[in-house]
Amino acid sequence: MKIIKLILYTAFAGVMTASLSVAAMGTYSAKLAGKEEVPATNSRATGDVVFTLSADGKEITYVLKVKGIENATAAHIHAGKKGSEGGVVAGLFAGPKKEGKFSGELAKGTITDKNLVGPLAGKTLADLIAMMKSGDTYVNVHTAKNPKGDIRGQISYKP
Ligand SMILES: [Cu+2]
Repeated sequence: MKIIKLILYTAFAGVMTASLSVAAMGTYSAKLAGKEEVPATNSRATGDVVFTLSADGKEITYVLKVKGIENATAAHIHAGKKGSEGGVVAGLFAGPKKEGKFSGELAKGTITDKNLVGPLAGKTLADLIAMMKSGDTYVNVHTAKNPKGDIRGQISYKP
């Protein structure tokens, strides 16, 4: 009986460890383009964003790179499925405005529970991760010419 209990406990601990490491692994990313906007823009800029969840699940670090963006003013994660618009849930770039044409790293940083706003205000990173995994979030880069969004990309999960 004791042996069975020990085996069960060991198996349970193994499952817990496996699920923890699964939660911490994988990357969340998006490719941004004008045609992904709703409605589409004729922007020829592109972007690339990668999110990495820390092992303890308490921080997401991100790097947002762009190519040929003009007068970028802001960038956020928004809630919304592909083809629909939604509110901001976390900020990525808050200015100052990048004057003129810019290619390179537009922003990088860290998101924690307290950075969540709008529909996720008061919630946790686990809620944001769940939305990212189910395709319910997108990254939007705003410019002087396209204040509602110049380039956009749906965030997807790659195990
Ligand atoms: Cu935005």
